[in-house]
Amino acid sequence: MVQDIMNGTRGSRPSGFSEFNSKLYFTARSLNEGEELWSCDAREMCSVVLDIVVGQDSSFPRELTVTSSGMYFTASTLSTGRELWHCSMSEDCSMVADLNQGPDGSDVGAITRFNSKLYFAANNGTSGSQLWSLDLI
Ligand SMILES: [Ca+2]
Repeated sequence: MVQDIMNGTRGSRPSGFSEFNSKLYFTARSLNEGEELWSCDAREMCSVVLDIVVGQDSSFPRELTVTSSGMYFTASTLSTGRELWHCSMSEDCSMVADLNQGPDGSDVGAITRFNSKLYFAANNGTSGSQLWSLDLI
């Protein structure tokens, strides 16, 4: 076992493994941070990248998508709902845009890199789920 991320008998349910920036990125649950974004380096030293929803509540990161300009993923907060996030090569992570403004999420998903852009499905709250594109950051 690399690390007992969720101490005790409960599992951390690691999933969504992606190689980025010479590290292994994934989501996992821990007692103090909830389900958030984690990374392990080549020495198998693992830590939470960013506790997006601070404390035990979770941002449930999904769809980790590596590009030449960083890693994109979706995450959910109480004030924004599920939206698109980005981590730079220096592991500086932030929300890209609140596509469906306010607490309702855009249900952003199906993220794919194509031709120097990011393509995904999202609902801005007025158009239903549609195809979006974004220049890579
Ligand atoms: Ca948290």
